Amino acid sequence: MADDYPEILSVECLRRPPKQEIKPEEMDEKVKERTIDRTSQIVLRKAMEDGTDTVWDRIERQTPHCKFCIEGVSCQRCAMGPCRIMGGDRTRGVCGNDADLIVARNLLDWVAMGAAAHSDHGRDVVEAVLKGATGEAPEYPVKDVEKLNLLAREYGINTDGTTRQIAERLALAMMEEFGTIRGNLQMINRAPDASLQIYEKADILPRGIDREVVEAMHRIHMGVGNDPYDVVMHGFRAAMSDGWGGSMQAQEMSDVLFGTPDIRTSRVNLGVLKEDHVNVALHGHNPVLSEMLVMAASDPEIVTRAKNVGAAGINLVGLCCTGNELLMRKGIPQAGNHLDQELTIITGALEAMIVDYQCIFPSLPFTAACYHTIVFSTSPKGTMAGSEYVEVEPENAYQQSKRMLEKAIDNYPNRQADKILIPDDPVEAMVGFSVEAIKKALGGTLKPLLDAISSGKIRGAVGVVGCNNPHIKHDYGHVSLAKELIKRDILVVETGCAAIASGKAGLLQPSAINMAGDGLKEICGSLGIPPVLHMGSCVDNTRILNLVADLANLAGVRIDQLPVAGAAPEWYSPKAVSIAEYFVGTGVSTLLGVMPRVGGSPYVTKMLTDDIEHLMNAKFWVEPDPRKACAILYDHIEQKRKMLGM
Ligand code: BF8
Repeated sequence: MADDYPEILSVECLRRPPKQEIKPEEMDEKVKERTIDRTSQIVLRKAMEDGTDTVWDRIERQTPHCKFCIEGVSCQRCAMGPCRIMGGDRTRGVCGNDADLIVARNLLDWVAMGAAAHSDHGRDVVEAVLKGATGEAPEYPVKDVEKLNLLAREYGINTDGTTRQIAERLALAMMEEFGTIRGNLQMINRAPDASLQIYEKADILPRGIDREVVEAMHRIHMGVGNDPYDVVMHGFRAAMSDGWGGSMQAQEMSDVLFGTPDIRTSRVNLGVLKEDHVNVALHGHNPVLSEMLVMAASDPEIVTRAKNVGAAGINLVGLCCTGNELLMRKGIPQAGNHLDQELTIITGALEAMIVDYQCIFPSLPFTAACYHTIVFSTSPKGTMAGSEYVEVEPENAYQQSKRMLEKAIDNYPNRQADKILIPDDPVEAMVGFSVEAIKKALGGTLKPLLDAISSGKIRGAVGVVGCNNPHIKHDYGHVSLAKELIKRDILVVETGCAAIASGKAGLLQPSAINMAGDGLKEICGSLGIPPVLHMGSCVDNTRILNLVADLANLAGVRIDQLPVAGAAPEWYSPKAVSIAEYFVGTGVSTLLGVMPRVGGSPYVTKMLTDDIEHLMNAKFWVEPDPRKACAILYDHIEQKRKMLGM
C-alpha cells in the first residue's frame, strides 16, 4: 500500500464516562426514547453495551443548556463582552445593544453560515464542471446534455460549439454570479413575475451570492446593523441567494455532471451493510467526490483486491446528503441519516467512512477508534483531527478514490467478529423524484398534479425537509408529521434527512398509499408512486422551489397563493435556517419543529411569525407536536384553497 499517507494521529476510543453508566435493564427503554428506527435501536443498544459514547449521551451531559443561549440573548460579537441580557438592570450589553438586536444579529449569523455552506458546495460543483470542460479533470464529462443546453439558453449563452465549450461557458457564467455586478441572480426569474414583484418590494431580491453573505458578516459586526428589523430582513436576502443561487447551482450542475435523477428503487437503513463485503460509507454532501468513489469501486483492480482478501465485493452505502445524491442517481443503498453516522461505525462492520464536508461529527475518528473503521477526510476545507487525510480535487479524484478503497479493502481482515452487529431487513424505498421525473410520470407536464389539487383530491403539498436533532426523538418528528399529512390528502415531498426517515419507515413505498386519504390514495395509486416523494438532498430543496415556481406559472398565480407549505420538524443546522428563510422569502410559509434561538426577543419572534406576512405573504410557525403541526399546515392549505376559490 502507498506509504506516502500522512501519519495517523493517535486517537483514543470515545467511551461514555463511567458516571453515565446505563444499566442493562434500562437499555431497551432508553433506545426507544432516543430513536424510532428499528435498526438504529438495535445498534444503539450495542453502543450502550460496548460503552461507546454517542450524540445522545453527549446531549444528556450538556443538559440543561444555558437559557440565555437558548433564547438567543448571549452576545460574543466583540471583546467588550461577552454579554447576556438577564433582565433587571442588565437589559443592554456593554456596547448598548439590547435583546432584539442581539437575537437579530445571531439569527443573521446563522443564515449567513448556512447560505455560505450551500453556496460554497455549489461553487465546488460548478468548478468540477469547468475542469471537466477544459480537460483538467477529464473524469467529469457532461452527462445530461439536454439540461446543459437548457441552462445555457436560460443564461443567454451561445449554444453553438461542442458540449465541452458550452459547459465551459455556462460554468463561467455561474461562477460570475458569486460576485456579479449585473444585478439579480438569473435563476430567480423562474418565479412568476407577480412573485418577483413581491420580492422586489420586500427588498429581498438577491444580488451576488458572495455579496449577500459578506454583507451579512458586515452587518453583524458591532456598530453596523443597529436596527433589528433590517438585520433580520437581510437574512431573507442572503437566504434567497442560497436558494435561487448557490444551492440551485449545486443542484442543476450536479444533474448536468451526473445525470438528472429518475425514479428508481433502492434500500434504506443500517441493514444495508453486508457481512461478507468490504463496507464503505460515503458521508457528507458533494457528489463530486462520491460519484467518483462509485466509479472507482467497480474498477477491476479494486474488485480483484477485494476478492483477494476474502470479501465478496465492495459494498458502498450512503449517509446524509451525499448518500441522498447517490441514492437518487445510482440507487446506492442508504445506511441512514444524520443521527445514524456514529451507529454505522458501531455496527463493527464498516471498513471505512469517507467524508467531504458538512454535518460530519468531529468525534467520528474517535468513535472509529473503538472499532476497526478508518475515517478518511478529503476536503481541504473539511479536514478533521484524528482522521486520515487524503486530499481530493477534481483533477485527482479518481486516483485518490481508488487509494482510499484500497486501504478500506486492506482493513477488511482487521474486523473483529465479536464486535459485528448488522441488523437485518433493509426497507425498500422508491426515490429519485426530480421535477423532471415527476413530469415524466405525469405524462410530460405538471397539469395533472395541478388538476388533482384544483379538484381537491389532493388538498395541497408540504415539503417536509431537514435534519435530525437529538432534542427530538430520532425520526419521530418527520415520520409522524408525514403520516398525519398524507392521511389528510396532502402530498408530501421530502429531501435530506427527513426523506431518509420516511424511507426507513416505509413511507417511500407505493404501498404507503394505504396510509393516505382517499384522494391522495387514488392519484398516487393510479401512478404507482408513494404519497411521500423523495426529492433528494438538502441542496435539492431547490427542486421544491422549481416545483412551486412551475406550478404557480402553470396556474397563473403567485407562489404564495398556492396551497403549499414547508416543514422542518427536526432541524438542527444553520443550513436549515437558510433553507427555511428562502422558503418563506419565496412565499412558502414554513413550520419549524425546533424553536430557533429567537425567543429572547418578542420583537423578532413576532416579526418572523406574524409581521413579515404583510410583506411576503408567508411566515413561520413553531410547533414541535406533529399532530398540532399538521393541523396548522392543513388550515393554512385550506385557507389558500379558499382564497383561490378552489
Ligand atoms: O444538508 S438534512 S442533518 S445531512 S443539514 Fe445535515 Fe440537516 Fe441532514 Fe444534509 Ni441538510
